[in-house]
Amino acid sequence: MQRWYLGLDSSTQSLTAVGIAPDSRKILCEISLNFDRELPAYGTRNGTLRHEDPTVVHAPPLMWVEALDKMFERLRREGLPLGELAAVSVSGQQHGSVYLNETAADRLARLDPAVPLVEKLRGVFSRPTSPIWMDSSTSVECAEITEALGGPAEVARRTGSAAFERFTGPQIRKFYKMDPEGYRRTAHIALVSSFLPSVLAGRIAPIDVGDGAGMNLMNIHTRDWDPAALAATAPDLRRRLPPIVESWTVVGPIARYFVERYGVSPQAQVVVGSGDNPCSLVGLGLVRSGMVAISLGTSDTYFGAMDECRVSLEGEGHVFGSPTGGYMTLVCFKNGSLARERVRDQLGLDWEGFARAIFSTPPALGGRGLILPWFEPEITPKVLKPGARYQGLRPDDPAVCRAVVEAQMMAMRIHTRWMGVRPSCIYATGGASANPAILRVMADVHRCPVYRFETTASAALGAALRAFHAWQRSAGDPLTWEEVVRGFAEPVRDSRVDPSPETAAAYDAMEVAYRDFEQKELARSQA
Ligand code: XUL
Repeated sequence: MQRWYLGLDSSTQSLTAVGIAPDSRKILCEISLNFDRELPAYGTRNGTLRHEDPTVVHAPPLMWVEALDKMFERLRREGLPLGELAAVSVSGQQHGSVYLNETAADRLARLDPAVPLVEKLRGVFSRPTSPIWMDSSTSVECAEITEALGGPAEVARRTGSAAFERFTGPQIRKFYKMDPEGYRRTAHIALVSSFLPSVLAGRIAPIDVGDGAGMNLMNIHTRDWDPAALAATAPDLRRRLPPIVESWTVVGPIARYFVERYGVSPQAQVVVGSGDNPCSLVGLGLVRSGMVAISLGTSDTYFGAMDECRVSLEGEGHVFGSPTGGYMTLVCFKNGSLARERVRDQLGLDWEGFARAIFSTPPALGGRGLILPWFEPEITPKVLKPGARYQGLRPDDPAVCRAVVEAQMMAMRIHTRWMGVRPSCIYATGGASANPAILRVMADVHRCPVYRFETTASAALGAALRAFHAWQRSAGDPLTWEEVVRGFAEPVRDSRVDPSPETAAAYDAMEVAYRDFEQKELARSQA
C-alpha cells in the first residue's frame, strides 16, 4: 500500500477530512461532518452558539473534540487504510481560541483508548466556550491594545495587522478583564488549529506562523511572540502560549488513543496545524510569490503569496506567515456578490444579461462614469456609511454592470499595491467565477492571466498537502512546493483568460479617476 496523508479542516460549520495519496496523485476521500446535524446536543446554529449580545459569537470546543472521534470512526467505516497513514495535519478557522487548565497536558498525555475523547477531555477547559472569528465584541480591547502599542500603524507594523475584534489577542484581553479568575486558571491558550493537533498528538502543540499571525501577538518580522504586544494584552501571557514554529514542524507521533481505538499507524506523524486561509493558499497551489487567488463570494477576498514581508500601515488587509515559508496576504472586500447582485436586481437582469451588458460596453466605459460599490459598509477601504456612489451614471443604466465589476477589480488593484508584488496569475474561485464577463474584466484590470479554479475543500486539501510536505522533509527527502501540489491543486483546464493589452491605457486612466472619486467620497463620509 502506498503512503497517504490526511488533512482535517475544523471550520465554523463542519469538520472536513481530505485524504491524499501523492504517489498516484489521487484524492482518497473527502468527508464532511456538519456540527449542527451530527452533534445536535451542543445546540449550535451554523456551528456557533447564540448569545443575547449579537456581537458575541462562541462555539463549544468539546464539540470539535467529539467531531474528531466521529471523523476517525467514519474514516475507519469507509475503509480508509488508517494503518498506512503517514502524517496528518489540521486546518482551523482562524483566530478562535481554546482555554485549557493545568490538568490539560496530563490528560492529553493519558487518553484512554477505551473511553471516548469527550469523557476524558470534558474537564480540561478553563473557559467552556471559545470565541471564534465571527465575534466582534472586543472594540474596547482593540482600542486599548492599539493605544498601548502606539497607534494602529504600529500594531500593523509589528503584528502584520491592525488590531481587529476577531483576532485572538483582543479576545484574550477581554477574557482576562471579564473573568480574571478564569484567566488565572488558564494554563494554556490554544488556537483551533493548535488544539486539534494537541489532541491528535496527546500533547500541547505549538502554533504555526500562519495562524499565529492572526492573533495581534506575533511579531510578523521575527515570527515569534512580540513582547510588547503580549504586555499590552494580558499579564503573564507568555507562559500560557506555546512556541511559534514554521508550518512544517512535526509535533510528534499520533497518540496511542488513535492507534488502539482506530488502528492508525503508530508511525503516523502529527504536523503542526495552521489557519484555514494559510492552508487554502497551499490547497490552491499558490506556492510562488505573485500567485493570487480572488475568491468571489458574498464578500470578495484577494489573497496571495509574497516573499518579502510588507505590511499595510493603512490597515488594508492582513499579513500572515505562509505555510510555504514566506508571507501571505489576505484583503477582504465586503461588497462582493452582494454588490453584483444588487446591480443585477436593480436592472432586472439575470446573470446572462449581466454578462451581456458587460460585453456590450467598452473598457472603463470609455471614461463615461464610475461607481463606488459600497452598498454595505465596506472593509477595504473602510466605509462606515453605506450607499453606492455614482459619477456620470444613473443606477438604471445597464452600463452599471460593467462599472460595478470594474470598480471591484480596481479597488483590489489599488488597495493591494502596498504588497509590492504584481500578480503574475490569478485563480478565480467562488460562485461568480463561472461568469466569463467577470473573468475578462479581472484579467484586463489586473493585467495578468486569470484561471478558473474549482475548489471543494481547499483548506483540508492544503492541510493534507502540508502533512505530505512535512513528512518528506522530516524523512530527509524534501520536495519543492511545486512538486508537492502538482496534480492536486490545478486550475480548470482551458479556463485561461489572457488580458487584452489594448485595454491597459483605459484602465490606467480609470485608476486615476477612481482614486480621485474614492478619496473625495471617503473624505466626505468622514466629514
Ligand atoms: C480570516 C477570517 C476567516 C476565518 C474563516 O481572517 O476571519 O476567513 O478564517 O474560518
